[in-house]
This record gives sequence, C-alpha cells and structure tokens, in this order.
Amino acid sequence: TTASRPEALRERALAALTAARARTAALTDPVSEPDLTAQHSPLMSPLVWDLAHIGNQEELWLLRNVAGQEFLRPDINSLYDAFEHPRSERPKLPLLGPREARRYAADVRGRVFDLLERTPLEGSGLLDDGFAFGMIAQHEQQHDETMLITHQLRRGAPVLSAPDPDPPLGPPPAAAEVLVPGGPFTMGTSAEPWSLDNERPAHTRETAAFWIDTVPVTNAAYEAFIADGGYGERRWWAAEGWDQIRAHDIEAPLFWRREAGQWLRRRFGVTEPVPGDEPVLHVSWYEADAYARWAGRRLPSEEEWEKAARFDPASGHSTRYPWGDDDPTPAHANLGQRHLRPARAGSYPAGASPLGVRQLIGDVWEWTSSDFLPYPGFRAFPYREYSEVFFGPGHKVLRGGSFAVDEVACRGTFRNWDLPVRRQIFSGFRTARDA
Ligand code: AVJ
Ligand code: FE
Repeated sequence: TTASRPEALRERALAALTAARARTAALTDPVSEPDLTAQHSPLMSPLVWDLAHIGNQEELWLLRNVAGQEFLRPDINSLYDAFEHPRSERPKLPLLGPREARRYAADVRGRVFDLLERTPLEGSGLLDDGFAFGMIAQHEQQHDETMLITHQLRRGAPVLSAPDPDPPLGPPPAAAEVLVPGGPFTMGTSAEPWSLDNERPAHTRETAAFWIDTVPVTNAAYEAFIADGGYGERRWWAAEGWDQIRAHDIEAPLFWRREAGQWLRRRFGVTEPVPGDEPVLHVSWYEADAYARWAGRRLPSEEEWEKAARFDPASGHSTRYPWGDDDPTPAHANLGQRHLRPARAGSYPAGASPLGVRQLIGDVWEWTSSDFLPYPGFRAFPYREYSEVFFGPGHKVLRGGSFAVDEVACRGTFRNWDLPVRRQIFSGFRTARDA
C-alpha cells in the first residue's frame, strides 16, 4: 500500500531528524570536554554553542511556535540567539556545559517526537507538508557542517575518520567543457515541500548560451595558477581581493603549505600531499574569481549554474537534481560526510546532468559570480533572519553542496551564501565562458 503524502512526509521528517542527531553526536561525542568548550578559531563558535543552539532553535520553532508550549529554559534563549552574540564573543557567555547542552537538546527532541506523532502535517503555514520539521532537520545539518568546519580548523590529534571515496567509476568525461543552450528555463521551486524561502518561487529566466566546466577546478589546475605567479599579479584580482591577499600574505588555499618543493595540506588533523586530481577546496570568492580571470574565463552566474544543473533540453523542464527527480544515492554524489574529502574530478558519472556536467551536487560548494538576492515574488518565511537580512551585494552565492552537506539540505535549487573573503568553508568552484 502507498502511504498518503502526509504519512510519507511524517516518516521522512522522523528519519531526517534522527539522521541529523546521529551526525551531531558523531561530531561531538568523541571530543573532550575542554575541546568542546574551547574556541578553535575566532570565526567559529565553541562546539558546545552549536550543540545547544540546535536544541534551542528546535524548541523555538517546534515546541513554542508550532505547539504553543512554554520554554523549558527561557533563561538561555538569548545566549543562543545568533544575532545577539557574534561568534567571536560566544566563548565568554555563561553557556550550558557539554552534559547540560546534550541533555537539553535530547529533552527538546523527545517532546518533538511526541509532537510529530500527533500533529496533522496539513493546512497552511509552518505545518504544511511538515515544513517546520524539515526546516529544523536542515538547520541541524547546516550546523553539523559548521561544526565540521570547526573540526577542520582545530589543531591537535584527529578525532574524526572516514573511508576515502572510491576511484571514479567508468571513463572520464569526454570534454573539458559543456555547451548549455541559450533560452528560457525554470529557476527556483514552488513544489519542493521543504525548500527554504530563498529558493522560492519558481520563475522563468532567460540565459544566453554559455560553456561551463564539466568538472570542478582541480588542485593541479589551481597549482598552475600559483606557479604562474597568480597571487603576485594584481591584474587578475578584484580590488578588495588584492587588498585581502596582501594584508594577510595569502599565497595558496587555506590549510596549504609548501615544503621541499611540494604543496602539502592539513585535513582534519592529518598533513598530506595535495592530490592533483581532486577539486580545489578552501578558496575564497576572490581566489576563485582571480583564477578564472587568469584562465581567460569567468565564474558562472547563479542562474547559469542552476540551468547547467537542472535544465533538461529534451523536455524543456527543470529537474530537482542533475540526474533527475530521484533523491540522491551514494552513486550520484559525495554528500553526507560519508567521506572527509571531495572525490576525484570525473567521479559520479551516474550523477551527471543530461548535458554531461559532473559533480554539480556534493564534493565542494561552488562559488558563483552572483550576489545573494531575492527571487521575484520572494516572501520571507518563516523568519526574516534566515535569508532576507543577508540579501545584498555583501554576500556571494555558493551552489551544489559539499561532501559535508546532508541530502536533506541539498538540491538543485538550494542556495548558500557567504562573504567573498571566506575560505574556511568547504568551497571550490568551476569556470564558464560566453558561447
Ligand atoms: C545558510 C549556511 C549561511 O550557517 O549561517 C544556520 C545557515 N542559518 N542557522 C549559516 C543557518 C541559521 C546559514 N547558512
Ligand atoms: Fe542556526
């Protein structure tokens, strides 16, 4: 028998919340108490802040705003409001300790499971299609990625491990770039039940024809830019990017260092030679932009990226993922922290788009040339502080997700954003050119 749509979404919410909490535990249980409360970088919160913030957002949206319950700990709400306290100040706050934070998040979750069991996932607003539950699962997974970034910044012996991705299955792509035809396509979505406000609504966009790289830019290609003196030539750089690399003596991606004529990188506490055939990781928007100019190319715009990822020329429609409408499997993409690194360029032929573009989903977040802006008809939902307060020229859009993104927070329409100077995130890029 086929479950009704609300029943199927209830199952999906239960599974998504359970998977998120298992990952949160994997990121925090092996960490010592002093390491959970320490600040490993001024760019990041202590891990114990993320842990209680996950529980606090869940309590706010599901127990208070959906179910109308009283707060369990009204006294802690302001500590975990991301807008009240910048990351650099969080270690000085009277935060819950690791045990208290775990117990608090578990208490909230127990009540949320009761709520999920007895709530009709219909009607309009927060409960429609179980949106609030899906939003909270995505929120926890996004903070899990944030905690993984903190692990990468952390010094000391490794605490995480995972198997490496398999070598690419099947032949490498036939061509280095793919021609995407000009014309209209559908960008954004009005159908995806747990899409976030900034992905909506679906609307038609027109693009000119363009060429886009078949795979993300590799470490070997990026090393050629470095070897050619790319970091020393002002003409490749946007003005603010040039100022940033000069001010901070940046001459390679974050976590790279040169030793005995070879590039090494630190990855989750292990130092290793930089693998040439892997997508480049930990570059800022400015570095991506400069590389593209050096290569005689440019970054794709956000609409070009989405057209390459979703437009099926045979049907004229946009799909949820490059490979179609089915949910991702391990054959499609490197998602979900199954691995602690990107897969080699040319992996995942089963995840290719109809035109043959690979690895758009998973591996590395891809910088686009675009500012983070609302789509025509945008409505902030359910709160302005998720997307709306970040719209504007200060933030650049990243697409496609990384190896550290869970599938619940990844699809062809999903939009991420950050400051163009940021490089601790799991960011890479691919390039494009006009046809
Ligand atoms: C969408 C990844 C930029 O981490 O700042 C987490 C997600 N929003 N809690 C972030 C988010 C509120 C957000 N990003
Ligand atoms: Fe948050």
